[in-house]
Amino acid sequence: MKLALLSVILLFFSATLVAQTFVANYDESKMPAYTLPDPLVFNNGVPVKSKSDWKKRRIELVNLFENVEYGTTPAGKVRLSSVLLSENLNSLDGKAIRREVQLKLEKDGVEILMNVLLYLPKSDKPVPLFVGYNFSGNHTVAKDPAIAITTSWLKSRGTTTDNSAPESQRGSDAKSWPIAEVLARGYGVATIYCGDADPDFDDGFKNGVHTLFKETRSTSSWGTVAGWAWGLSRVMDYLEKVKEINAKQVAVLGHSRLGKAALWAGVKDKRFALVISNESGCGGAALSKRIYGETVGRINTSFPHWFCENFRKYNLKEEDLPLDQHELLALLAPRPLYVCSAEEDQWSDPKGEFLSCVGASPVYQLLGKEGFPGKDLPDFQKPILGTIGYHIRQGKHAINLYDWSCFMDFADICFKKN
Ligand code: GTR
Repeated sequence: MKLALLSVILLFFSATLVAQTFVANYDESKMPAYTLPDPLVFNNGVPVKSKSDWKKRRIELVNLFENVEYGTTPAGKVRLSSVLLSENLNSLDGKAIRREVQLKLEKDGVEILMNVLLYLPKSDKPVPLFVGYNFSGNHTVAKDPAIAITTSWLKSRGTTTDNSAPESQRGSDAKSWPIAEVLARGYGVATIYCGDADPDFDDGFKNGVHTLFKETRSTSSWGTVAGWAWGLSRVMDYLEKVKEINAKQVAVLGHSRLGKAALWAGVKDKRFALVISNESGCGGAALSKRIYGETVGRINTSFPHWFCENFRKYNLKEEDLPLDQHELLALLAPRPLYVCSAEEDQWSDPKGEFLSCVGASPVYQLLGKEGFPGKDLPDFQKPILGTIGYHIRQGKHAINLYDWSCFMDFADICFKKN
């Protein structure tokens, strides 16, 4: 008991220290020397030599990530039903079907509603599809007045003060979702507001998908990133039943914090055939032990709800982490993975994201795949394409048409389109 109290006090002080003194390091020469854990060595030091060894090692590593970083997702099932909110069979100048569907997730009298916005190109066969969360509501993704304005909690950014979504936001994030261009290449798009699954604030897990499970929380209970990831799997449960979609060719993607969620969703759910991380940074694709840009202490202080409590033990102590993010990427093997960085987004540590791909590659190779053919950080706008793909582009922290065009080029190869 005394020990528990002491550790709470220590965690509090380390968080305060991080908050007060944090200055991001952007100087490679000031990084500590670090050794990355080898994904191909069991916790007891025995090397992983075969595909069947990897099966066991994978379980060990997933457990480690659950205990140390993202938290454990409860195993129980929920009841899933859906209601059609609106449909336009001639959307985007008659070229597409637009549909918005409300999913209801129910368990023991608790229910969570998630609105899925679907755009599908007209096609005589089931289409491959990109699915991912948006930051501020489905209505921000496109101007279409028929898209429902989210009623979920939304961070107020000047236009309102009561955490509601204003009509003026309609289409405000359309640049991140170049739907017409994606559909023109034969892909569908499904998007959901992340706040439907779990509102992005520290509320002690009293709302969102966590409330579906009556669990006593522990230091390894799931955080918001894991909640978002689990929500993506429930959306996948639904997508599998949509006849216009090829459920074997669903790519899960996400930008930034939602890229962290996409990666963890891909690890937990092998139905996602391709996983795309756009500038996911710390707690996503970037290596933690480099201590470059955002750090473990900083992220746990700014966003105490994203990860499990155990992750806070590594505030200012990245060297003690028994894992690093290259092992997270390795857990996606042998499925294709695409990681992107942006030059001006040093907070996400582009080089740390690149090196994570390098570090994940041996696992892909053990499983008979090419892995990641990159050795040095490539030039801007020069994607590296292996089973793991990577690009760094000029510009800011964002997801834009260039990024999407690379995702589609990569997906064309993975799904053997054209
Ligand atoms: C930042 C956070 C990053 C990243 C980003 C985002 O404030 O430090 O880890 O997730 O937010 O989601 O845009």
